[in-house]
Amino acid sequence: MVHGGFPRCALCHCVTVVETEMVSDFKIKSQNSNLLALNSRLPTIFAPMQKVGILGGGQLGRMLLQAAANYPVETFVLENDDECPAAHLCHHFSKGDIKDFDAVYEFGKNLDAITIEIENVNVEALEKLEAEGKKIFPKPSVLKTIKNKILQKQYYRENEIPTAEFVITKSLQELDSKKNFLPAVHKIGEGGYDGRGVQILETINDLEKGFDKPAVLERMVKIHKEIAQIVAVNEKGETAIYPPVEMLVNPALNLLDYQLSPAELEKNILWKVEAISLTTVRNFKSPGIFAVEMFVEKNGDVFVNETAPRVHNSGHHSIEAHYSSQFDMLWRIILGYPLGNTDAILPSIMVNIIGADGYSGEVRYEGLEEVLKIENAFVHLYGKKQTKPGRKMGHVTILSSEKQDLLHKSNIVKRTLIAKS
Ligand code: AIR
Repeated sequence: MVHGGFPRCALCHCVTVVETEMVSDFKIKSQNSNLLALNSRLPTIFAPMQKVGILGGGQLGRMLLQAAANYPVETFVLENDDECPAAHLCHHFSKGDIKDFDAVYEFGKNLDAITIEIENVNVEALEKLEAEGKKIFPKPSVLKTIKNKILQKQYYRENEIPTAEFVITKSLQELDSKKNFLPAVHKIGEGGYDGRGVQILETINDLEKGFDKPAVLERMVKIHKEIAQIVAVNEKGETAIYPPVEMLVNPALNLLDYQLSPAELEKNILWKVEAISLTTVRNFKSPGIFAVEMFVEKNGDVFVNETAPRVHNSGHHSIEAHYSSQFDMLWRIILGYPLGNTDAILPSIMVNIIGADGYSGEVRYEGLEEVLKIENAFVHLYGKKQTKPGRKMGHVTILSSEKQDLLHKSNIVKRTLIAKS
């Protein structure tokens, strides 16, 4: 594992003596217990610089770091690829495997707090770090439950949270004996994300497409709407919820196509959704940001699909469309500041820019100038060097009080801004 050099300015990436002096000055201050006591009484004036690490360096880490620039925090990123989207925005980059015990433990042992931007990390190392007094957002126990789809579904069952009926399969052979459960969705227990590790099994002819590993076989829900709600929990257990968003999925890629905020839901369904997402998250008993993905059936029944214990694609619009974004909110939680305002400034639509079919290699963006001309359209390109079909390369958020305007502009964006090679 190679540790990065001097602290860098997170905005212009310069290595400055002033920055270095500031950091060591903060170190001296935080070693002084009198000052620390004073700091805890006057947090906004004498807030000590905290060292916070992020496991994973993709687009979620990148946007989290953009928000970090507003707070007294020294940021660290652990990721295998030193050209990853977050590498150039943190103060310290460490090259290493987030799934490796030693890499995660070494990375975390000198930090104050650690968070994740992808679930597939070494939880045992986080448990050891937690036992040694490091703050982990979310708690490793929650991560353990959520990162394994089998444990996650069992958690919903145990906590009486409505979720689609399911059985567990350990191998393809076992899957073969569950023919009467079709049509169903087969989800691999560990390691899948962004549509990977999920297979729709309509008929017995599809059974061979299933996973020969421990997995969940979930009865297909007749989806009327697919929604998601971001819930923030601080260390005192206080919560704040963002309005639920409505997702439209590209069925071919099993990826989010565009997302409308707020979701159009009748009042009684909205209340049900809020109650379910709050119950889901509160029972984890962990601070952090959580995204609860749910299905709404035509008859008004609501089922939890899955929960992510981190900042999430369904909260990207909050950067421009809400007073406090999901990324801003996570820093407030980690650094112990008051929760932010989750109200929307305006309704919005978010379009994912995903790698176009048939193109793999160094990315080039077609239509960028045209999209940048659209009023109230905010472009985010993630800085990934390589594109491939289906890869999340960026997103665009559009704000407007008129739904027709949102739909119209989002279609232009989808047609115009293309990630090719
Ligand atoms: N991510 C994490 N879980 C789900 C998603 N989409 C984000 C994280 C991660 C990145 O996707 O930011 O680091 C990985 O993207 P890619 O394209 O390199 O596979």
